[in-house]
Amino acid sequence: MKQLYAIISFLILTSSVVAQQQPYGNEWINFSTNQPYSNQQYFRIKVWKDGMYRITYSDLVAAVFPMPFNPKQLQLFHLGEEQFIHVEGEADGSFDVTDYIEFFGKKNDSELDQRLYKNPDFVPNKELSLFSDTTAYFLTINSNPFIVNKRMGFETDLNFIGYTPAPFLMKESYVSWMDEYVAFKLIDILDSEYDEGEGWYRGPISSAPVTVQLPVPNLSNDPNAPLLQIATATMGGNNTGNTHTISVSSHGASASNNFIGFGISKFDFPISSNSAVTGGNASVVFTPGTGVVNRTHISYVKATYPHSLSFSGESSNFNEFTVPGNASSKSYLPLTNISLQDPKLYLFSGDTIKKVSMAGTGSGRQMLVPTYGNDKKVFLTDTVYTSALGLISIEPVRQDPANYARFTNFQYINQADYLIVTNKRL
Ligand SMILES: [Ca+2]
Repeated sequence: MKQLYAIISFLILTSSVVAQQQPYGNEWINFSTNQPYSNQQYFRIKVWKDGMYRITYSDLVAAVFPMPFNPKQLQLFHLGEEQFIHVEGEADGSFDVTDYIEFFGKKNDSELDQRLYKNPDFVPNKELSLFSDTTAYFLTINSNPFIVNKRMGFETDLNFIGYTPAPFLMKESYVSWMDEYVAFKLIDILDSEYDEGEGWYRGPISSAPVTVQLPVPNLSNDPNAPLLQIATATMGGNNTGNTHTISVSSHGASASNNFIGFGISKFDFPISSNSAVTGGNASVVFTPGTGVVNRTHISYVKATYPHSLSFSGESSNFNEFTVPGNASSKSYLPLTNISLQDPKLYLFSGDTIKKVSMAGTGSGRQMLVPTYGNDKKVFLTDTVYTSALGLISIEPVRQDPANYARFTNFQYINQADYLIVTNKRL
């Protein structure tokens, strides 16, 4: 335990030196000099699923949010960045019983974990956090009423005349595992930094090949569509110093890597022909070399593939895809066979988000996505996550009534010589 305190004290000393050159990361919180609590009240919303979230009037009342307020002053932050939100009914300057806030929430990934590694590229699977699937968004009322806060945009153009349908979309199919935690060179376990490849993996492959199936429904047969691309990373071998081999093959294409002892292998290659994929699944076969003891772990497998404009047989209520850039300005998408009850399309552009209007009924919807020569990520959904669905949790960042929902600025709490970051498990 003493060693632990020594390490933590060292970290604090080190970080106080570093802090002089770089920000603390709390600059988004409205603190005043010499004040131990934030000027504004902040409410934490936990997010562990990608999708649209809605906060209602009654959610705010239940969290004892300061009422009444001017909804134009609402701000939402995530990882220190203000988010583009929609506030229904804000125009009248009053947040009324039927008004609500909507935002796009993204579950936790490796964004914060990357700082634990010697090099952010040492993270094997950037989609997955080592510690938790849950991240936090913070809702507050900007105390400066003269600032225009960030709001979601709306693309309302439904004049399809003169447009030809986009030939295909681009989609990703992805699988990852949390079967086994692998720390690369176990002799470095006392090192506070994370080593290359340290993270969660599938159980090891020793000798028999392993096949991973990735669903790729509605693979486009457009002759101009790009080939399905396979990306994967493995950690493998054994600490015997022997040369090890891992080979990956998929629908007529393959790649392999040799390494000594333990090794990270990263593969990214196209298959030989989209027509080689049948039955709606891409097969990826991992084959270890022979003659030595192998323990090869797969981090993730991803297929990026051209998807037709039909969503036949797909029932997910959250479909993320990329609309290829169209130099003529907007991309016309007449989507078919959609099984969603009330589909909505949202577009990401930089850090902004827009809701895109659509025409049509039943299983067909038509829309214009403003691409202007750049690929744009969009998602199609019919579900809004609410407290009624058990998917919104909102709570003050501080419960103490004297400084309710206010962050603490430890810099101005002059009652201690040390700040010890610990956990009851230690
Ligand atoms: Ca209103």
